[in-house]
Amino acid sequence: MSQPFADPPRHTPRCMLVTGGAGFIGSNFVRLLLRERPGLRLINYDALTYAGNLRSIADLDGHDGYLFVRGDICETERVAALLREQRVDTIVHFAAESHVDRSILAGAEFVRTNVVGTQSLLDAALQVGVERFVQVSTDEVYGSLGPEGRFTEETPLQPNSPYSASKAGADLLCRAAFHTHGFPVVITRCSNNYGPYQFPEKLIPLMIMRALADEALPVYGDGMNVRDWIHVEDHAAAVLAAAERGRPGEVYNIGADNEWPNIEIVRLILRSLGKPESLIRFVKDRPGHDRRYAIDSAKARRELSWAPRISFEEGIARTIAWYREHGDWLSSIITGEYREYYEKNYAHKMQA
Ligand code: NAD
Ligand code: TDX
Repeated sequence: MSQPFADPPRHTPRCMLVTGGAGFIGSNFVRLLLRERPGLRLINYDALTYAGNLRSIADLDGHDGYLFVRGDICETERVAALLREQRVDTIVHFAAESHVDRSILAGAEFVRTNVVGTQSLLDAALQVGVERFVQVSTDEVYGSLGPEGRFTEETPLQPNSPYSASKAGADLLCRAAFHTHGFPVVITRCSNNYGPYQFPEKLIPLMIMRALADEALPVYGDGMNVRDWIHVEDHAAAVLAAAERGRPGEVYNIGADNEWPNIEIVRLILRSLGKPESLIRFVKDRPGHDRRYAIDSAKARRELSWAPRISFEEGIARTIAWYREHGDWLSSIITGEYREYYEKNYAHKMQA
């Protein structure tokens, strides 16, 4: 995927630290960089929590200029030493606790990783000095929409879940680092991602995995909550554009104008797999469930010369095929921890 930008980049990374590069979006981003930016040195820094999977990045081992380091973003001194030793000039920060339902079950880890972790990373970067820091954030910080309108960069922050509140906290700490220290941070806020290597706790891989096994598909509430879907490779390209072309202190919304009610996504998956709709179970709603997200990404398209390229039709067909062909990857994830989480989140919802 080459990048036909109209204007030259403002910043050319030479050595980049990517946090959370063993997770879903981070691993797709690292893969994009190794393909599109030969010559860039890349350090993938990841704690390998339940969501980080070495199998998602096994193909990257041994690639020229690529180094994986297992570590926690909360370890400020260790990160500072790594930044210094490797002469890192750019940080792209994906590492986070990312699942809303888990944040409802237990919020403290979200504050530790997303809020404290982001400040620790900023502290390390401030000590050493870097030229760019991209904070990868989410449209969920804006809260929930009614039937009309879209989130712009000026929409007030009104996060509704412990997850989105912790991401909003991190965004505000990044904003403060820019305002106080002139630290060159760029914030991106993207809509819901789908694609390969997504942990099967999120809607699309969960439904594909369960439908393949002829298991019940738990749809929250009336199934009419709306999400705005973007392929992970389009998001990854936008984050790269933000690192190279974003203006420090600015926020860029990222999205692909692709709104779907959840139930329609579930029906589409069932149709594609040739499975019956009788697998659908409407279950108790997620507490505080945001009704609708929709993102206005005009600023990113204009200022970053970026646009999504993968149509939903093509992207979802490729994604379903990928999960079908990667049963080994999926089964590596179905551990005791996964089963325990599934039981905790869904058992009481099923008794609706
Ligand atoms: P993910 O849960 O798949 O991956 C998170 C990664 O971070 C994992 O590899 C995990 O091991 C690592 N990590 C967690 N805590 C860490 C710590 N303390 N130190 C170092 N590494 C740690 O998440 P994702 O879906 O790939 O999301 C990546 C980022 O993008 C997150 O910041 C998320 O808020 C944001 N985002 C996600 C979406 C989406 O639809 N998934 C949309 C918009 C923004
Ligand atoms: O079993 C389910 N049944 C169901 O109906 C699950 C897991 C989800 N849902 C619904 C809830 C949401 O309306 O599907 C929709 C999507 O749910 P998730 O995949 O959990 O995503 P969401 O809560 O929208 O948050 C995601 O998008 C923004 C990511 O997890 C975040 O990391 C990102 O910031």
